[in-house]
Amino acid sequence: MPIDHVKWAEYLIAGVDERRELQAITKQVDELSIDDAYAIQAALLEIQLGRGDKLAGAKLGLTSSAKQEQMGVSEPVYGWVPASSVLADGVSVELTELIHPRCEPEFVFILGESLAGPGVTVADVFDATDKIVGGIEVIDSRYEAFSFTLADVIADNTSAARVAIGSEGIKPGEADLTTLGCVFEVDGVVTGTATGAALLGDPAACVAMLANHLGKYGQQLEAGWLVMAGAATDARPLLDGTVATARYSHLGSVSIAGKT
Ligand code: 0L1
Ligand code: MG
Repeated sequence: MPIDHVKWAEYLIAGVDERRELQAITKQVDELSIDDAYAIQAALLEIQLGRGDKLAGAKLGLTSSAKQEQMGVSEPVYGWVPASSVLADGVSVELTELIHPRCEPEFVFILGESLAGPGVTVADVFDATDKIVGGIEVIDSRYEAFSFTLADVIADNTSAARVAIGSEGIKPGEADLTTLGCVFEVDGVVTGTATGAALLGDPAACVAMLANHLGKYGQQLEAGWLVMAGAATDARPLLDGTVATARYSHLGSVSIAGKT
């Protein structure tokens, strides 16, 4: 039976609206292909844009072995960043709007020019990037216990919920992104450390991969968008009173707190 993309997008948005965990789609259908999963993700974005949201960027997830091992999924995934999900450094994240959020450090590229695949290289990413900043993403899988298959998490826009963006940053070439360090602290305890190389060898290569992925669907990364390259460490629960800080060499630090 063909997958009804709009029906499953409405199922997922109901989880967001009602802040409730959902059963994974793959537990309810015979088969969910990766193409069907991206079509559900696109339908979900259409619903959000139809409600007046704007598109602020795009994201990769599961680009580090830390994250792939944590989630039991072995391939990167791609998703969208609605403008309503973008927060400033230092904010308190309203937990009553979320289900069971987790937080993770991100390398974020701010594009000055568009990037259209296929054939996008790391050099092209550097040419198109205005700035690279640190960030913390709040992910909030709509599925029970953050448990899903690759297709499920793609349909769910890769668990995207919020992202806080740092105000410092560097121009491309000002530092080697592969050796640029990140220390992630939750409530003053270091929960993970990594360098940019943890992201498939190079965060800029992740962005190139995303541009080339979108090219297959006739889409591109737009000038002015932010692009998250993925988390270099595993994600941690964001609870009431939790303070999470990502400290980056060269990029400064970014903090968020959870509040109800
Ligand atoms: O941004 C991410 O790495 C999220 C990818 C989806 C898996 C997850 O929910 O951790
Ligand atoms: Mg992420």
